[in-house]
Amino acid sequence: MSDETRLTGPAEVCNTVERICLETPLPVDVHTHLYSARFGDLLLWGFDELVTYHYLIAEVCRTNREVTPDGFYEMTKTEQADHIWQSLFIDESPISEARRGVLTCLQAYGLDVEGRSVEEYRDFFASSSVEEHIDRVFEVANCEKVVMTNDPFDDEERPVWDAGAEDDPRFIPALRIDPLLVTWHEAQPRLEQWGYDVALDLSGNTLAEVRRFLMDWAERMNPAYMAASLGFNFQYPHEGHSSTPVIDEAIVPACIELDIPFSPMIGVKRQVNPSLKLAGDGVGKCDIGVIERLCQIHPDCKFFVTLLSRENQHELCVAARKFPNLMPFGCWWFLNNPSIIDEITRERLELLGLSLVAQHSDCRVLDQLVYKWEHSRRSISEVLKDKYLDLYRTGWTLTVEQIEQDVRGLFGQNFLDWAGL
Ligand code: FIX
Ligand code: ZN
Repeated sequence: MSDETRLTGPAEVCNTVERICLETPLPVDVHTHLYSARFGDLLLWGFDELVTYHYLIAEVCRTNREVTPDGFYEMTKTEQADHIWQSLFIDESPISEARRGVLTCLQAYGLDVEGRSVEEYRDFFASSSVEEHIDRVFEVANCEKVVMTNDPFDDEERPVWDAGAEDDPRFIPALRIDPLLVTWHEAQPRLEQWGYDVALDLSGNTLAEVRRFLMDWAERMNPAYMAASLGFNFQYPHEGHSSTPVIDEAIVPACIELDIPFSPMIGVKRQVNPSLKLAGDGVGKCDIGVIERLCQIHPDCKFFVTLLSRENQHELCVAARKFPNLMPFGCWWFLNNPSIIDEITRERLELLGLSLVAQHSDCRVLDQLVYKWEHSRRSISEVLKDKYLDLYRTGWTLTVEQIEQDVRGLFGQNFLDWAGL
């Protein structure tokens, strides 16, 4: 410790923690819906995409009821953005997290937020190529890597993988496999079409063939993990349901063979309002016993888990205390708000110490990498100030180097180390 920088005094502790949280390069954003440039239009970026984020679509459909969801979706992208800008930013203070985020982005790019000139904002983005803007966003967000969400069942995405492996080291693939667990009746004929000998009733060689499908895609993608978003009412084991043998005989064995985590993300209540389309999903409390049983039945598999219900997050902390193969991550979706990030981060640090990944962005639009992390860094900083002050008051010696290591871990290095990346 002799050559480390000891912190002396509460003010220095707080100032140092804040500086480190705001300045630490982000090792990896462990879950996003971003794509590298080679994926073309699948990568969303720019003013109109920022403003028509599905979080804001939900907000405008409740705020300006003169336009129905159907009416909104009949508009062009530019008309949608103009409608949201007027309704959610000009007609009332843009005080929600998703609205504030748009302004945080514009400010970070040095644009005139006070001017409120949509034309200026659109011109700014139009003046850059996607490659230039990717470089800009990673620099402004101070982010080293992001994990993508890569879906072999997506007809737009699959041809990009047919053309070759990912070649931008900033973008780490993740193999997304929802259809295998959620809509097997739709996945089975597609797997069959792709040459896998699979039967709807899982008979014959089906489970071995599903495992071969996963191994084939893992070879193509080299994914950091396999992921699936599962409903709040997902059951495991589920008597008579195809999801259990698919997990037990295909997904888990493949993850163990590949030495990568399986990432069940549980809690969505799909399409509570179908008229809102992608913005129409809700949240439900899941049975934490699903996670407990997965970890207990498969002790050799790593489970990288986030849950969508606020109540489940506390249960997840307790479950993680019981299972070293369980790594909690992120403040997902409806939890990604300062008030809830604060609560979740506090209970995690109090129950787990530092063996977790504090946040992910879930960005769907490239520019969100800037605001989601700017906001999260500040929320997490406030929690860490209190926690390190608590430590300081016991007489424990705090050093800059130790806090830097702790924060880098919370911001994603813990995942890279745990997953062996
Ligand atoms: O399943 C998921 O990966 C969810 O994050 C998305 O479906 C969701 O729409 C989202 O983007 C939440 O932030
Ligand atoms: Zn997501």
